[in-house]
Amino acid sequence: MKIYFAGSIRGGRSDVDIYKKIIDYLNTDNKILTEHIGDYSLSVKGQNQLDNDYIRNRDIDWLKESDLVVADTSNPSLGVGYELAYAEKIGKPVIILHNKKKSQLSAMIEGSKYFNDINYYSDVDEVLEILKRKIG
Ligand code: 6K6
Repeated sequence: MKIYFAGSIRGGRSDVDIYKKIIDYLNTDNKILTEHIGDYSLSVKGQNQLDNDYIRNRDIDWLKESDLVVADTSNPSLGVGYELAYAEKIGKPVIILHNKKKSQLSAMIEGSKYFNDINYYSDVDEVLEILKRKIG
């Protein structure tokens, strides 16, 4: 299965270690289209040599191509919010992962009936267990 993993970049990189573990886990039996989200060397200021319109169009093409979107929303990110709204608009299946200790999930996500697979976790073991149960 092709999975589009969404996680914060310019919104802040404090959860990159969790993103990396999620991506490594999912990569075992699936193809992750957005592996760079778990790249430690991709900083808030990194990859600025890529044009924003190139990044946006490439990512939306990948989102359309994916079978499933998995989004970690714990670190608020405009880009992740945009991707979730886009996924909702085109009817792409979405699994949301959210660490309640980090932030409160936006009412725009919790309040949308489309997002009916919101999973709260408190540590990395729990998030991997959730993914095992949901995806295998
Ligand atoms: C990286 C660092 C600074 O600028 C960049 C640009 N690089 C990006 N490369 C790939 N995907 C990106 C980039 N910027 C945003 N995205 C997409 O938006 C990713 O798929 C993430 O899920 C989401 C992150 O949005 P922000 O608003 O936190 O950056």
